[in-house]
Amino acid sequence: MTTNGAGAAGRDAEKIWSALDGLRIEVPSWGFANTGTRFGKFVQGGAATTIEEKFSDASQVNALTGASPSIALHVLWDLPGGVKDVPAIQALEKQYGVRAGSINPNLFQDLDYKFGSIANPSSEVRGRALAHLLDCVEIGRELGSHDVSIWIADGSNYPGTQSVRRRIEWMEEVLGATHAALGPEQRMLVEYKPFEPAFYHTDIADWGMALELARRAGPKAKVLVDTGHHYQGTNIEQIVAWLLHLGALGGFHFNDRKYADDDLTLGSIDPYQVFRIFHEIVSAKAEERAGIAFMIDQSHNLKGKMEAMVQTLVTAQELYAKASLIDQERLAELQQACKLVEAEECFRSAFWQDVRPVVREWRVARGLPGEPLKALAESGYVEKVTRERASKNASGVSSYA
Ligand code: PSV
Ligand code: MN
Repeated sequence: MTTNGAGAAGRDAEKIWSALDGLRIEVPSWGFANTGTRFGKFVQGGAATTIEEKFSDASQVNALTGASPSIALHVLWDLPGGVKDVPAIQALEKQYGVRAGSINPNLFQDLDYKFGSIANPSSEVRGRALAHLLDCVEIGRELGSHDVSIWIADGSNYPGTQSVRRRIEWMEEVLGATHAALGPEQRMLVEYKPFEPAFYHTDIADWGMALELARRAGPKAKVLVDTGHHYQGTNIEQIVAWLLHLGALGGFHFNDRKYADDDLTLGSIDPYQVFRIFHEIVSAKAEERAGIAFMIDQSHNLKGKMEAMVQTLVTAQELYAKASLIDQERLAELQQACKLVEAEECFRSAFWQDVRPVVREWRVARGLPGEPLKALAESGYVEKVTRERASKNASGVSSYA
């Protein structure tokens, strides 16, 4: 099947090619580094321990998939010197042909944040958190990076120990001040998560809280949906539909989950859910879709990091391709007429279609390997970096676990 093929097959191929040409997904720098659970850390010899190694890995993933030209940076881990490290990052951007993507503040690691960061009862600690956020805004501005992605680990473990109301006000103050510092091209994305590390109340626990905080901060603040940050059974695509409707969807952190924030590879548990989310995106108006930042937020403890990242991007491309095949006009007519079975079949048949041959053709036409995972294995990249990095990695476990 080629894009010039006749009939329905040719039209499908065209839809897929154009969807894939437009799909870009950012990879997280921390996804290439060693992490673990709080029970055990199975260090991988080939994991990246320096920012240069992370850029090298990201560039390899992009070369294999053609879909990930930028890397999300975590400020304390990747720019420990803050804004002073910007020239080093710019040099790596040039060297590896990968752009610095979203800037991720670290408001959970410092011992001062034991009782919170931007919602800490201490104005001094909140001031420190704000200073860090402002550094992140400056780093983003200097790097020409679009988004500062804010995930707040704040919360409490026991009822009655904190004032939820006061903490809302404190967050509003800090997020408002951060918004005020954003440059004209910058945005701030507010992420939510129901629990962990806090186990009684989390200060930004769901999309409603994130949306309201973003709205109060200002027009450049949007909501970030991390697919792993929902309770069992939450209808994530409905949240996505609402955020699109409100012009408030800033972006995604993709991963999959079975129980909680499991960091599993996208679509490994529920590919149909990813398809349903992508349907909301492809059926949105062009202007609603324009600003959505697609990112991965996964940190693999058991799978090879490079393999997992490539697998994730390939899965995203295939599921996005499937969603692009839904006959939107026909679906709208069937929905309007309440033809339930026909509408469902129109929707589902795109999911069941095997898009892999067309996706493969698209890859080859774009000068990419037809089978990225196989190409990764054949390239010997993982073995090569494992040899080079092994000695350094013996104790190189990131503090993020
Ligand atoms: C922790 O849950 C987390 O995975 C959040 O999703 C953030 O986006 C990420 O860490 C980076 O700070
Ligand atoms: Mn996330």
